[in-house]
Amino acid sequence: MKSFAFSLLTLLSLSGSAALAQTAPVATATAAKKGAEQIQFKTSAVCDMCKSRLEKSLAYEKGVQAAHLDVPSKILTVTYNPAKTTPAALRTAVQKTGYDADQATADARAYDRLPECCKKTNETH
Ligand SMILES: [Cu+2]
Repeated sequence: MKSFAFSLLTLLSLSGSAALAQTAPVATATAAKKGAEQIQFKTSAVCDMCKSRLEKSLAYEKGVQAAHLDVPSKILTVTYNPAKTTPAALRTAVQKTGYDADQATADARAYDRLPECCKKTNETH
């Protein structure tokens, strides 16, 4: 009985290390997070729709690990891998979504596609 328990344990630890091997790319991504950098942009976002639009758009951007917009302050915080993207590329991504990023003004065509309530002329709501 003892040896059965032992072989079961061996089997478990074997499958455990197999699962570990499969998650290796995830582990690498976690390691990359250590070298992650953060940048903040003052945007022209006005509401929660802007928030989800910007966060989603940035999340699809290469090298971006996290994006968070604080609606009241309009500050977008982006966590990114500096080996994969640059602050300039991230700023462009914000502009292409239709929003200002610091001094850089929104891409006109993207801005035109925003719903009325999300245009700059609206106060934060
Ligand atoms: Cu909006």
